[in-house]
Amino acid sequence: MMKLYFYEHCPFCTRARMIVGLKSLPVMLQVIMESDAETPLRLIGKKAVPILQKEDGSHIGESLDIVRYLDGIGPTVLVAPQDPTLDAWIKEAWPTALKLFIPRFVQADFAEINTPMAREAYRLREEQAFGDLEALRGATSKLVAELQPLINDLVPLVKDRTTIGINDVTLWPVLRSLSIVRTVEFPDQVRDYMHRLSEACGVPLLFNQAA
Ligand SMILES: N[C@@H](CCC(=O)N[C@@H](CS)C(=O)NCC(=O)O)C(=O)O
Repeated sequence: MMKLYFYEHCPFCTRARMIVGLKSLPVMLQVIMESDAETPLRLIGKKAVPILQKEDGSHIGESLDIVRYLDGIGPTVLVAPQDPTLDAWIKEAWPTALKLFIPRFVQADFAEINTPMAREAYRLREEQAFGDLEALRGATSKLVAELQPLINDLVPLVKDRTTIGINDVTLWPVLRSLSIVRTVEFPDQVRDYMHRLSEACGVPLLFNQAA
């Protein structure tokens, strides 16, 4: 059986989990602890997830490569044509979105950080990338003020999406990550889109631990 190694919090891993769920593929889902460098190093030579172990025992270590590989098994589900407006939206929103969800992720409830050692490994990794996480947390209202207009811009882009495509696999994980930010307001149509996709792929949103 194929096996997907992932972190619950990771938006890149969420891409891979989405395609597994959308296609109901027989893939064993395996969380890797943040403190476990040995497993990913052994499998792909670096500490990174997602990692897909294929039936033949070989590994793929890039989220979009995993998505393309899995979508190629049986009938494809990513049929919607690519929308460059959505690609541009993600590019613009991503830096601000990261600064909002990362300081919350390090304190949240995820399987890969449910030991003190793993949580500390994760906190250190994010601190190295983003600097003082408490300071970032303190900048919440400024960051939300920056992001909110972009979230509102999504309404016409997602409200009529009736088929699924590669854009959903890149966009939805960003919105899922942002569902942990209590003061971001999702317009009804964006919220409907988030819930619809969550149900279709079986990956939970994070509203229940919003902070
Ligand atoms: N380009 C990669 C990025 C994956 C990535 O950045 N994963 C993060 C988790 S969010 C990671 O594994 N970081 C290294 C670590 O865990 O130490 C992909 O799309 O698969």
